[in-house]
Amino acid sequence: MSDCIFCKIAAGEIPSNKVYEDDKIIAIHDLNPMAPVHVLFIPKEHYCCANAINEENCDIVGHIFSKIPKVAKELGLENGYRIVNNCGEDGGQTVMHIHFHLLGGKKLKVDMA
Ligand code: IU
Repeated sequence: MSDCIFCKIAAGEIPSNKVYEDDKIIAIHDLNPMAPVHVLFIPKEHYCCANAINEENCDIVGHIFSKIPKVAKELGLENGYRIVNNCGEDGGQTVMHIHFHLLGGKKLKVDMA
């Protein structure tokens, strides 16, 4: 999508602080970190949100989750971490290109709502 900032970041049109990249995804440090480590895993293909995931395209979610442990280890998250996906307005999603937050580097508070 031409006006999507995460599409532009994934395409390298906007610079980012990259921690991982392959042909399907990019992982970048969040510009406004909510924890000592806050990385976003972003598919290069545009999906608006979790509602766009279906049986045909759900491999991308598995691909992202398969890369998270390696990146988490490289960033020193030996003691655990949290993965978050916000979906839609009530879910707190602000960028309408699906992404997964990797948060860690401290004992995170449990706040589900
Ligand atoms: P959300 O789940 O859609 O609320 O998360 C969007 C995140 O993207 C949020 O943590 C922002 O700080 C982050 N972000 C970014 O890292 N770089 C950007 O250019 C923009 C948002 I726009």
